[in-house]
Amino acid sequence: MTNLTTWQLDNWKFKEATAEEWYTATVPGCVHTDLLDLGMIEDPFEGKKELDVQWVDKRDWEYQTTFEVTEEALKQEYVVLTFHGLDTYADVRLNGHSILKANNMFRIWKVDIKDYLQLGENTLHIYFHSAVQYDLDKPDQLGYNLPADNDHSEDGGVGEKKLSVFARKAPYHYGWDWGPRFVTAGIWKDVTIEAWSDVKVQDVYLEQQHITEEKAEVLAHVEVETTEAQQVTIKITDQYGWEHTQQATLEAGQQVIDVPFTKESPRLWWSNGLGAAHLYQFHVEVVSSTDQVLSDYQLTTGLRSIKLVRKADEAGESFYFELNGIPVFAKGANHIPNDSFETRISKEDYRHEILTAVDSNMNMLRIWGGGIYEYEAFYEYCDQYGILVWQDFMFACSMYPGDEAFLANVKQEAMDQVKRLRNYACIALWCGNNEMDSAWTEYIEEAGWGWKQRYNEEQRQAIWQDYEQVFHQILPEVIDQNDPVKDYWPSSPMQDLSGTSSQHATFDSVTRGDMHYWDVWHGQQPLEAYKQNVGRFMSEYGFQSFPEERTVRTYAQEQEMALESDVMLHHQKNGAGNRLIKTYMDSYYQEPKDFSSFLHVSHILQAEAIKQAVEGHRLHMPYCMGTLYWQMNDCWPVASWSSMDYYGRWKALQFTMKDRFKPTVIIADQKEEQFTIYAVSDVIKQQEATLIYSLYDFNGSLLDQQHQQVTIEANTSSKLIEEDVANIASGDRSQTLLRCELLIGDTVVDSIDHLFEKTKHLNLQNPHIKWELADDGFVLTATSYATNVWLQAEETGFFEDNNFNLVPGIKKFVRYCQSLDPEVTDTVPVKQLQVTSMYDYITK
Ligand code: BMA
Repeated sequence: MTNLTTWQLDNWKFKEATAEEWYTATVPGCVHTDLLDLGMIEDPFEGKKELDVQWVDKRDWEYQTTFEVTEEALKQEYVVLTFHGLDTYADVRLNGHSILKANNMFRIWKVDIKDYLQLGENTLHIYFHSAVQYDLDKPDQLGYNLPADNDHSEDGGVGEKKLSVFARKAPYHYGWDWGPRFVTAGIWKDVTIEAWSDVKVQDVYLEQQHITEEKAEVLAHVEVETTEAQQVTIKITDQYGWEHTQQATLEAGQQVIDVPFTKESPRLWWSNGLGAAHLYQFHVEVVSSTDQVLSDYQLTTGLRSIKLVRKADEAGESFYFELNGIPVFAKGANHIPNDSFETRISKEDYRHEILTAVDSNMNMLRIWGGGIYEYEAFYEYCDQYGILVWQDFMFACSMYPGDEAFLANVKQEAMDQVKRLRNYACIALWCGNNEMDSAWTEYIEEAGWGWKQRYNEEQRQAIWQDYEQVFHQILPEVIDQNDPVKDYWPSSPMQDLSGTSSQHATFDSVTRGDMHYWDVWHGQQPLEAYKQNVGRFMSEYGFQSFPEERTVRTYAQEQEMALESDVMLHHQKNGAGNRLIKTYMDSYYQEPKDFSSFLHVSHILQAEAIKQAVEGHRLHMPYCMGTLYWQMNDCWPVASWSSMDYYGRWKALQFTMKDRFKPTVIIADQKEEQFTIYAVSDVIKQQEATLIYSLYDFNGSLLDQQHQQVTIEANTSSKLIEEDVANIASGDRSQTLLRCELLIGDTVVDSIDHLFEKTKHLNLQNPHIKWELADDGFVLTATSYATNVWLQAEETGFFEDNNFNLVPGIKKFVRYCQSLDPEVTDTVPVKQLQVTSMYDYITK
């Protein structure tokens, strides 16, 4: 092996640029977290302290470290310094020499530093310009403000100036409608030095050209750099002893050697629910004529074919993902960064999120364009557990400049990121941006978010041209050249690529493309509207709730525990949010008895809302082939659309999604007096089943019961029953429920309760819920029908089910698991269980 030496730089210190004193820094990290560690700022997530730290982003900051270089390292032909991420405007000096001026958080910067190194101690110094000061004059230079509705410029003390669009930096750093404004600076990813001579494999891309169960045809692009021309063998192996070799002639310098190979009967990679997410560990070696390994490269990936199918059909045009030839109904959520300070997100946080997705029967997450291209751990877990990724480029809800330097910067960023991520099996789609096409709506004058109208004709043309340059030229070209087997979609949502009015996804045109549906929530439509507004692929829709009380108490003091307190409003970044929750709640539920109950009923309301949406989407399968709710997670403790809060705590919604995303479900739908039961199945073979539906009163008396043999079609939705409500429900509807169960063999694969009235009008009595320990879990019973039963335990663990209902006389068995990992089946013994239900929240 040639002498490759790699070392990681640590022992960093930092200071404010005009100050004298240096302090210890953590790298990767950022100024805010370093100040926090030193106690120089208070926790900005508490109360309204976000506003107290806005000075940080107006200052320049310096980071410095020293490192030793040995004689041996200096003898190497190349010594390359790599910054995997600098946030953002950074001047880098090595031993006093200027070696780099960085201006993009999302680029990977490599500098050959051999000429600047010295034996012994070397000093690396980085000067971070305040991103705010750096871009402050740019709106004036441009002559207008570009639209950036979520940029909280006023909180940052820069008035109307929307600076987020000028910096290639995570958009959410500037604030969002669920996030605070912390315009960070710092070394946000590793810094490494590699010293080497002779030959180095710089990169390997496995272009999966044709993958079937019979064989995988792969074209490996091996990027090699060498100092001398030479004959070598390129050898590719996997963990099972399979091997492929090819002779190659290397020229001096950088080159890409193509190595096509075929693998017979490969084990395919499947998404969660369809099969195992099998991964291959490939090892690529460059071997000399004397059989010496000159350089090598490790790469783990899954073999699969994935494509977005957009095909004309009777209704319009399909929009679905096909994995290994199987149309996949995408079930999942939109992901945002897990912390306002992304550098403190741990691997464990990612694991928790991805295991939450797996346990919730999801198969796709969308990495939304206002955050970051995620850390490796995110994709590694998605690969490992079979979660497909819809990957946005980092542009959202704004229009961006289009000068030459900006475009060149974006192009380089896209190349860096596509090259970094293209080997992950999970990446299903590259998408240009979030909501820009539909916000601007160039081809429909009256549609959009009112942006076009702010500009004169010339400005308007320039803005749209710049948009087209990035999203219809630069990005698709980068994909074509660097990941040609993957699909690209310019914006989410959009309908087609026609360059006419039909391109834009407006709410009344849903027969093609993907759709964001926000009439429920932002548009204040009733929850029932979800089922009436179903597109081909629902990539966003959402409903807010507060985080649970424990989480609220991390930011609010006792006296602030009220809907409209300053602090509760500060931790709600969607202006109308708190009021909307209250208004919707009033219309569906009885008034909660106190604030603590109010917080919890907000979870129930949110879960009910998104349940209706998901059911509406799934029952329209295969017309609709995907449902990704907004949003999976939070970046701080806040009222938001998330299903799990900043601390990873599951809201009721997460449990409801786990239930409603099961591979085979029954869905009851009542429109006026028309009652329908559907079975929706993602299973790729037809199933014979028994449907049992039982009518109970709230005391648990069985009023009627029917059994029916049903056939559940493969990978689609089928209607099982259509009846007048009157034929099903007799008696007082405020105290009657229909429990529908679907059995395959003896196994109940799904069980749902249908209520004929809104929860608000139910005649709920005290259910006197009792629980007792049973083998491997516990058993719950009630004396009267209990809805939205909620379990909490002191011990750390994961309830297998929560937010469920209890029918008197029917025992409910629940396990409390040690881990969300499907491989770990151990449970946690619970000593004290706290059990509440809707009755408790509304009864004084
Ligand atoms: C969508 C997202 C986000 C936003 C959310 C809630 O538009 O793309 O920009 O946070 O709605 O308003």
